[in-house]
Amino acid sequence: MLNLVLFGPPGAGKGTQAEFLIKSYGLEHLSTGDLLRSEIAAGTKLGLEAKSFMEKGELVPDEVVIGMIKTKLENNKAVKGFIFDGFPRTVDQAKALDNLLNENGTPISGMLSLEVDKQELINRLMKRGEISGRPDDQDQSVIENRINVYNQKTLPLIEYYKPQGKHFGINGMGSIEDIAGRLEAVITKL
Ligand code: B4P
Repeated sequence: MLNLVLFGPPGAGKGTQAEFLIKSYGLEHLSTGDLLRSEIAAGTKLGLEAKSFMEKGELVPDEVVIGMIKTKLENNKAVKGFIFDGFPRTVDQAKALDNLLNENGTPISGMLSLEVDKQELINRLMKRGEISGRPDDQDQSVIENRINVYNQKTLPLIEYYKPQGKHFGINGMGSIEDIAGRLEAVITKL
């Protein structure tokens, strides 16, 4: 089983590259951002709770996202593997994910970390905000807060995966196809 963590700051290209990886490797895509936006669109209690955090560019509480991932793993037992996109985002989420995967004897194969300059991240997200209408992409201060939250709470995950030999830094600047090629070059070695 191939279990990949697609990692990087907001706007690094996680969702974009996940689309390539799904096609190439037939993996199940689990994006906590997409799952949360579906809950908001459906007007569920979970969605209402998540919305207040997402609008400010803050992380949704760990127990909420861990619960969502647990349900998805239980409902997708017969897959070739998963692409975890935007999850884990805290060390506690990473530990919870390891516990869930170890129950099935299918650990994380690698953490693919997309590296992109801050100004490029802001440009990409503002551009997407114009097209998609995503509220958290339309306000530069919210985007900057998301990047700050990433630096404080999510970046330390690199030090969680590194000692396990699972961290792979990948240049996330350039064309979408070139970056997909860099990811595939790493994945073939896993
Ligand atoms: P996400 O949905 O994960 O949003 P994101 O971090 O902005 O990344 P995304 O994957 O969407 O963007 P991408 O880099 O592909 O999270 C949204 C919010 O949900 C979070 O802020 C948080 O509140 C909450 N949340 C989600 N998961 C959580 C968790 N685990 N714990 C707690 N809270 C959680 O791409 C961005 C843009 O760049 C796209 O428009 C794309 O077209 C463009 N792009 C990509 N690659 C490019 C390239 N090479 N060149 C030019 N443009 C490119």
